[in-house]
Amino acid sequence: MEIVAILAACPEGDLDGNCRVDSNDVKFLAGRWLDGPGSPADIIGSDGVNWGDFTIIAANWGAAGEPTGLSAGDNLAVDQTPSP
Ligand SMILES: [Ca+2]
Repeated sequence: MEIVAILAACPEGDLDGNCRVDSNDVKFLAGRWLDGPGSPADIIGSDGVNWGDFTIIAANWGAAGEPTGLSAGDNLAVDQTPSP
């Protein structure tokens, strides 16, 4: 039996793993604000959680990808709404 790994196509800035960049990701980042390098909210720079990481969320606000860890009841629609 061959097992094929499928990579998630989630946008950068998705911190909570739902493949959308939204207010939940801001809450996630805020809860880890000023954490050191290696924090799950340290998106860029490996320099701790700071404004640089927030700018990634802001730049990708509203972006959505296609999660791979699907389960019954998940919404499979991909948001095509352009970011403001
Ligand atoms: Ca998210």
